[in-house]
Amino acid sequence: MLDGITQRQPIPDELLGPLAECSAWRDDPQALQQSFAEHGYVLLRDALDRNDVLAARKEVFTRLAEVGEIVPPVEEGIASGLSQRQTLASDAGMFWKSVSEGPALRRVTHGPRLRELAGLLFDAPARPHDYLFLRPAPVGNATNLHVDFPFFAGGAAQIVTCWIPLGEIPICDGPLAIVENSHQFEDLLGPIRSARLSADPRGFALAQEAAYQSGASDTLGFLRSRRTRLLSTHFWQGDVVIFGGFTMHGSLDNHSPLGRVRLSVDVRYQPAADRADDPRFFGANPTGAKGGSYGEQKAAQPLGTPWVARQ
Ligand SMILES: O=C(O)CCC(=O)C(=O)O
Repeated sequence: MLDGITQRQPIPDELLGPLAECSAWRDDPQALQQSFAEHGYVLLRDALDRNDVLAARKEVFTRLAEVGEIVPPVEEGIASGLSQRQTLASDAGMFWKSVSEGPALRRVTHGPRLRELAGLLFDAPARPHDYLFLRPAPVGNATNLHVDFPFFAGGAAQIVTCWIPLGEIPICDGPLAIVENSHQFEDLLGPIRSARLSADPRGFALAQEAAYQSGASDTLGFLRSRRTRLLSTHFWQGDVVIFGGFTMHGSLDNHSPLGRVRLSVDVRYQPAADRADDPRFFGANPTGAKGGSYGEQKAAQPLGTPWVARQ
């Protein structure tokens, strides 16, 4: 059902599948928790206010249009292939922070709806990181497979990542992809469970290695060796995927024939009772995983920058 899919290399049909939809959650929080435990994620259709999501899309693409990267009408998200970001916004990190803190975007990522959904999964009140990843992914972009826990857990015992498509994202535009049953790969998860991202670069390298495993460099080999599949779907505004800190994920390649930029945002939630004092993720000026704040994100670089340089 998913034709012509690539993640740097073509993924054969037998290694692809659809993400499971969790439909019963509205009336039955237990069904939500059971689906999360079974799959390592939940895909909730039409869970967020569509108008809010589209307002966030417009807000972000308007900022990118102001630096010449998106052509009007901005809602379409078509890349110009050009950029004046470096001349018009000389501090890349400050520019990206201001886009990432836009009020319409934050209404979606930090609004009551998402907090409620994360809380249902924890079965306890939830709170979001202040730091988030806004991802305008141009044609050619893909995110390597990895798990989030070592990077983002900080002082929390548990985290979930909420991945939100900001607008429609067909398969050819390179949406989120999840490795089926990866939250049950106990032999791989053992070392990852104890790896936390420390401030020193060696610690970062070790946590990164632990988190990515071989899946980062060889998706096909990894899927085959684990006898598993890569799951994705056509996303719509209003959808959200919430996955656990030990669920392996990345994205498909964006090869939009329209030159459309895939726009999504991902934000981590944790139980509100857990420690929330890690300066990398909390506060008015979170420092980010490597200390570079919003400037260290791939998206802080101009949209036209070739993918390899945007790692
Ligand atoms: O959207 C993507 O390309 C990857 C998302 C991701 O890595 C995350 O949500 O943690």
